[in-house]
Amino acid sequence: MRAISGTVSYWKTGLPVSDVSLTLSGSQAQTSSSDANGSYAFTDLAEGSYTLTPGKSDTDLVDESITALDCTLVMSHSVGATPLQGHALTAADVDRSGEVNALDGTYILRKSVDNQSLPFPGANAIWVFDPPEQSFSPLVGNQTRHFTAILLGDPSGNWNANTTGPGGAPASFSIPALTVAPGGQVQVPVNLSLAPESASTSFNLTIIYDPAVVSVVEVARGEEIASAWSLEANTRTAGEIKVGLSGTTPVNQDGELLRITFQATGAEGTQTDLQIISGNVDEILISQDSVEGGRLRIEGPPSQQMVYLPLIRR
Ligand SMILES: [Ca+2]
Ligand SMILES: [Ca+2]
Repeated sequence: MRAISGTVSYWKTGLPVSDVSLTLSGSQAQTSSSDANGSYAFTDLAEGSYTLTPGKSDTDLVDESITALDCTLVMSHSVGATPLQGHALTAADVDRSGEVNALDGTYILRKSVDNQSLPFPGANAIWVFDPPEQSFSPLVGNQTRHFTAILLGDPSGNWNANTTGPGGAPASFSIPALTVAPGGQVQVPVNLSLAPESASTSFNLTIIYDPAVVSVVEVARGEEIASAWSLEANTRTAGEIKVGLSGTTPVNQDGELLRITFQATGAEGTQTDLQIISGNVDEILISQDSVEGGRLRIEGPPSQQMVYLPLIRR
């Protein structure tokens, strides 16, 4: 009787990782996958030598896991402020270059707003495993082998963790109600108000608007509190702005976090809500109780036509 069984669990939390493919090669080729408990088993194996290799290429549950906070952790490591170790370090080297540096952080921040697809450039894998394989030469009796799964881009380790339940984020956000002339542009602040004595190093926000009324010209950092931070914005989908903000120096005061420039495209009298529909602060989800949406109304005289003068070189 020869058999191999074990479990696959997540590095930080110990949570079971399902749908991991386990490929057995050698004297007999077989494949299996881990179940909802992270368990797998091969039974009634023929005499001989084997190698068992785990793999996982789906992107289930990764969207809430690879965030601006992970970027901050990578950046803090790369400047020597807070070194990462062990599996966190493995998760941080998203392009598997053998070195954790600012490029890994840039890829993570892009992924956090869907400006980067998986696998990360150069990685050839979405998930990696410790150990990467197990050998049995020869296979004797019933063997138990466990694997640790690591999602590249998640050095915080919050994959599938329910610690990010709604309502906990120590911050609130507000957007004012403003008007803009037909055809004109307007800068709209997204204001941050932190809970007392809290400090934050990352934000992800998704803001929606009516694309029949306005379009987005630019998404910029607030000058006061976020000027030294990294910003990544995804405005490709009309009606939706996804923003990731990451900084190695924490924000610990209230102020303007973002400044979004909108162009009025709708007719006079039309208006749109500007609504923060989801987001997180350091991977703690923002509750709808802590966001105050804004509004843009198109009214007033049309803004003056821009006059373009020829550029005269001297
Ligand atoms: Ca790297
Ligand atoms: Ca994470």
